[in-house]
Amino acid sequence: MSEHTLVIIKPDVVEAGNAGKVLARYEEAGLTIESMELREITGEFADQHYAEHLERDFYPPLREFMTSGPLIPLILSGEDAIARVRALNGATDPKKAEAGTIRADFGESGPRNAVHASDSPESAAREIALWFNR
Ligand code: FUP
Repeated sequence: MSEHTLVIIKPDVVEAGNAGKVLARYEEAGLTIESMELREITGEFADQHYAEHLERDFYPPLREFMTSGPLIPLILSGEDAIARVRALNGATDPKKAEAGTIRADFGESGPRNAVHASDSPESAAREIALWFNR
């Protein structure tokens, strides 16, 4: 089934100049870029995106990181896009991410894990509405 998913190329990747390489991973996998923008976000916006994590111990450094510089939200579409993008991204912790995944190749640790992607059709709909008003 064709799906849409919300991806964020995080500030660590943009700062390192690796955004194009990460984008190429998705394009080479046959996913289509539907929307994309370089932007900076406020702490309040990060709180909306990560609403389910606000009370977690790891959230304050995650909030700090996500507001530290430009990031690139994008909408990708394709067959089974949600699961396929998460497979390309790899495990949340880059140290545990499978070889050849985006997080293994471009992530460092904890919040500095290169990319975010929606984890279900429900979160994709919520996150696409939040980031792109659609
Ligand atoms: P994912 O869906 O793979 O992005 O993973 P989570 O929603 O569990 O994590 C959200 C963000 O919190 C990621 F940027 C990673 C970060 N995080 C930590 O820094 N430490 C943790 O223990 C768990 C998550």
